[in-house]
Amino acid sequence: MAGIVSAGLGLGVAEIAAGLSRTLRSPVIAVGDRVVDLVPAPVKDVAIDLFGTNDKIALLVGIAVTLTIYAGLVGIVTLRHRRVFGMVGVGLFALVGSWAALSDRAGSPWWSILPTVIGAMVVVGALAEFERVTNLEPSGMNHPSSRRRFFATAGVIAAGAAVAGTTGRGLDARFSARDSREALDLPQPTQRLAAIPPGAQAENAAPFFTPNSDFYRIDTALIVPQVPAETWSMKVTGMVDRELTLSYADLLNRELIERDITLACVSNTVGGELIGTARWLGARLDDLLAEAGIDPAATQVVGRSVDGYTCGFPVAALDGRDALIAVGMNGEPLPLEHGFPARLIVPGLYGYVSATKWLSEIELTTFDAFDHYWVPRGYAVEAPIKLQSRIDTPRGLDRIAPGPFVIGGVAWAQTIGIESVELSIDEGPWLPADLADEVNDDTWRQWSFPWEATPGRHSVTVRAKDRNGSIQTADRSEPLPDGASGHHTVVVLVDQA
Ligand SMILES: Nc1nc2c(c(=O)[nH]1)N[C@H]1C(S)=C(S)[C@@H](COP(=O)(O)O)O[C@H]1N2
Ligand SMILES: [Mo]
Repeated sequence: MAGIVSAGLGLGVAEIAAGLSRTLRSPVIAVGDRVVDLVPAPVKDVAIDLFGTNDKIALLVGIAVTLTIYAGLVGIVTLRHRRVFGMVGVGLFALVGSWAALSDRAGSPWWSILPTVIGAMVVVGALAEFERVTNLEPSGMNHPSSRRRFFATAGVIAAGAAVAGTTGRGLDARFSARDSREALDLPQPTQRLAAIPPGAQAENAAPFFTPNSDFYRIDTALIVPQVPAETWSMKVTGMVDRELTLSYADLLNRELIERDITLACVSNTVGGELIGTARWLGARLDDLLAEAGIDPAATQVVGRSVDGYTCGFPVAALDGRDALIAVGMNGEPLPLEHGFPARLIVPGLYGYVSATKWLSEIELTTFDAFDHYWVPRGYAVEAPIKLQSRIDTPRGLDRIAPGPFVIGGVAWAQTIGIESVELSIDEGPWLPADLADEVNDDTWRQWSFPWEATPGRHSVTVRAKDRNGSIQTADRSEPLPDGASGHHTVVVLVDQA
């Protein structure tokens, strides 16, 4: 208990220290970020599979459990054994925290170790206090008044930890970008895009537009980067004729267009939910880069985030497709967790190579000169989104009544377009599904299939064909290294009549 409440006070005070400056972060977050950067990609995919987009919460809970056990042990060795062992334990914690703070992705000054160091000093002090109050009697903790003092001290320290932690969080709230986002008037597009045709929504398929609140979130940021629009700026650098710097106002003053684009994550498993469609508002990336003047020798467009994350995709991908520096999503300024104030969206490329959130820089370079974030972690350098399809209704192992039933879902082949979707019931012949109206090549195409459900257990499998004549492969592959493939199958249980 002594170890745990002492650690709590140390972390609470570290939280206050972290709240003093935008640059400083709590040791827990610093260490968590290192874990995110260092876990092998297959482990990350398993975590996403297990916890979905709650993977970050799972990691923080894991860190909290580890810290609690560690702090408990430090307390035990300090009070029961030798004080110096406890000090070594706290010192080790301080070293790990300092290393984590200094090796931040986005780079960090030497003084970013301060929250950890101050926190560790507080832990040492708190443990010393426990030692003092329990040794006032020669018989130590065997004496009832020692025990009373021990629990009183624990109570005071625990209360202090709670106050310090809350104060620290409160201080940190000053750096939130929420007010900046809420004060913004939604930028108007130069030309408003018409509403999608009602026929684009198939029965029993996911909503054509994924509401922002349901839009999957995948990133390496344990805490959402807080970037007020007023202080944001981005640069275009590297192999360009002239480097550019844009403020948020500069960006809004450009021609803003609306585009419907389906974004997908490379970690999406067959049938998975890490895909969504939004109406994005933004400035054309190709226009901006043309103004900067791309060196013909440049092969890679790197998007850099304020948090140090990087995406990278071929210059050749800017083939006229509607790549955007996006500021709006489904009629709102970008939500904070989706990259406020500005991000990249490139149709047809998985998010990890293209969709830099909290954008701070676009660098023109070569693939030889630079590996983007996921490349050293085993993911493919280039990653066009694979032709895929998904059954939305029924869900796996749903029980349904016999009789007419509409199977519904989505298929996607961004930048190419879906030619047809076919279903196979109980591994029978491929039968054509009804395609919903197409919105554009860059969004998913919805489909439905009227089915006469007969009692018993049935399997339903879907596959799509794209406009280039490719047929979605049945070969299963894992998300690593360049996206999952294979057919989505669900088993449905049809009741007796
Ligand atoms: N700064 C930053 N941008 C990022 C990432 C990240 O980790 N950090 N992840 C990328 C990945 S892997 C995907 S799939 C998309 C997801 O965008 P969303 O969270 O808005 O759906 O963002 C991309 N942009
Ligand atoms: Mo992703």
